[in-house]
Amino acid sequence: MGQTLTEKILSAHLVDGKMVKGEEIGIRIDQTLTQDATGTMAYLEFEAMGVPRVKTERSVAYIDHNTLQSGFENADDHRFIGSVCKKHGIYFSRPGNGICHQVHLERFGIPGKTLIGSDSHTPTGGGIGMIAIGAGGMDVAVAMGGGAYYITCPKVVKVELTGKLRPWVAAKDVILEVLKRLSVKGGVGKVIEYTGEGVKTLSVPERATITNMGAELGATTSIFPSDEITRQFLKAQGREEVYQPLCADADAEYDELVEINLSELEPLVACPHSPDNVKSVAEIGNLKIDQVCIGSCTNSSLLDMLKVAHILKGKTVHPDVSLSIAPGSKQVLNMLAKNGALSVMIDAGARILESACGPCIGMGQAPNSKGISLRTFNRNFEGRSGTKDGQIYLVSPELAAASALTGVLTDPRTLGDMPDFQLPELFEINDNMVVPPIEAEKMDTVEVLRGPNIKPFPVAEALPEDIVAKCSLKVGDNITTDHIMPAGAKILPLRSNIPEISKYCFGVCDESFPSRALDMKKSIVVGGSNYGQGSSREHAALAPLYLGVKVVLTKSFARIHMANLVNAGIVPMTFANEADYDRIDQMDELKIEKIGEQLKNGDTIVVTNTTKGFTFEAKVSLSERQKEMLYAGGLLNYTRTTNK
Ligand code: MIC
Ligand code: SF4
Repeated sequence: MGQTLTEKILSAHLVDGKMVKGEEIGIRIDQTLTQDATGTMAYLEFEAMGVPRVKTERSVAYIDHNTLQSGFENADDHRFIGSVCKKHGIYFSRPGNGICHQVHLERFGIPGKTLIGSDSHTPTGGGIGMIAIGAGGMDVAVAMGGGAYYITCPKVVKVELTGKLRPWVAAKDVILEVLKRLSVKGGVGKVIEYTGEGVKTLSVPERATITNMGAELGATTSIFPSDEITRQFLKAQGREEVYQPLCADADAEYDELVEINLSELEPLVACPHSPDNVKSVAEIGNLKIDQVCIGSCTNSSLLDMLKVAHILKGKTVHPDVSLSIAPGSKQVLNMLAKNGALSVMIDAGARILESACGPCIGMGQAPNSKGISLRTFNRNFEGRSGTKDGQIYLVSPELAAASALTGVLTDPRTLGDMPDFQLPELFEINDNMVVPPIEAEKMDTVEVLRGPNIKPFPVAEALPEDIVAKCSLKVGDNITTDHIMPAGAKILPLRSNIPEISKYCFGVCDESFPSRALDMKKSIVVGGSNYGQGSSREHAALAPLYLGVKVVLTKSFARIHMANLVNAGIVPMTFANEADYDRIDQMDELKIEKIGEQLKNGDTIVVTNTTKGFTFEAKVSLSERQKEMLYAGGLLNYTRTTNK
């Protein structure tokens, strides 16, 4: 039997376990990336491991999230990361160089290689045929130290693309269609592999839009084959030598099949507050808008920006609308400047932002109260924009630009003929904003520069014999990491200071949680299904750890967050019978006796609700390796004790 592309790359990198779906496998990691909001923690963890130089083929640290410097904190973190990079063999992409995923695709990604990144949209690299996976910072630190990265051997979903997108229908509409069909939990435990004749009609940036937002499916990653179009893209980036053709075998067997005829798609919109709440423009009807934001790692390529400039040319942004545009990288911004498209945007009244995440992570451009904002981004979770009652709609750049001119949600197909937008034969190549590391012999001369905001991270204690603790918080389904550990301009500067950032933990759900949990000293959080969806931020595990959370008990977990909990030494449990969720109230006391012994004997854990006087069963679906981590008190303790 032939292999899928996913199986080919994973098996070529297998260092632990067997390629049996559902079982844990360890893979060798060729490349890593970090960004600044998760990077400080990842590099503190890397330092704690005591490895002098990264052992990967290429590790890159990007500064793209915390670029609003309203105090010393972010600038100090940037300086810290820069100095760690210099010392330990890591390339440092300076602020201004662009969004990690966009720059990595342009300058460093290589077909057939493995990449993990401390950011959930790392699967963008799947656009050039990489297995690129989002992970917690600690996992990235271990990979930089040469350790394997562990995942559940995934099922592979075949998305068969036929036909060709009609004018003004975009790659964004393809992934919104997939989200509409599969939902935000439809991809858990799966890799989404794109195949079929339709693949040949999509450029690399379009493919990358699709793999990027595959993160919103909860998928392990998404991947496109590496073909002639990939070769041309790499050639235009001056990197043709890293190209290799890669695709699935003709007789490869997949676990699921999704068929999409590109010719039948229409412009789509993800409505508040979930990326899978997808409707067509016609279904939504008349919608007056206040704001349009174009950019983010999903839609900030040169191709996207050229389309936007074409639509804006000679027009003026509607008087009731604020339009911001953040080109994804210095390369994109510079090319727009040189070919005149930037001037077209400025002329139309666009507010040009630096090449960074910006509004996508609430770093500025929060909409007005109840403001309706169309964004080309990938997440529209409640409050993420910085305005609690902001209404965020996710759309393609074409739809965003058309609507910015009319002031209402506008189908871009009303724009008339669409020119044939082409990628350049040669991109503008200048890596002067990427600082290479110092030679190994000179590394001792580099001083790591730590600002006063960088505080030691909490490390869990070994698993106690019994856990008797109250439920400090009970939340519902689809809790995102933006609920657990909100971001935004005010809170993000505290990413390297866990005691401080913990004060905002679960702020969106219940502002009294941090002080209550601290008072309780140890506690249990109870949640619904798909708990922890969204980002890779390990702060969503480290803050609860600092606040004394020992167990998180839910109906189900999102992949990266569950791994982050284990890494932090917090026990992730699921209800054996989901109906038991309704029988627990906040402040109930739960008792788990001899938890270590129970874990050793299997996956079932007996829990007693001593407040209500009943016993129920929970599941801990973890590998032996992960259980060992819990006994030790998290990944760092485990690595120290086992030297793995
Ligand atoms: C996000 O889009 O939510 C982020 C900000 O990029 C996060 C990482 C973080 O919280 O720093 C992600 O996607 O992993
Ligand atoms: Fe940055 Fe937004 Fe992409 Fe996250 S989703 S990496 S915040 S642009």
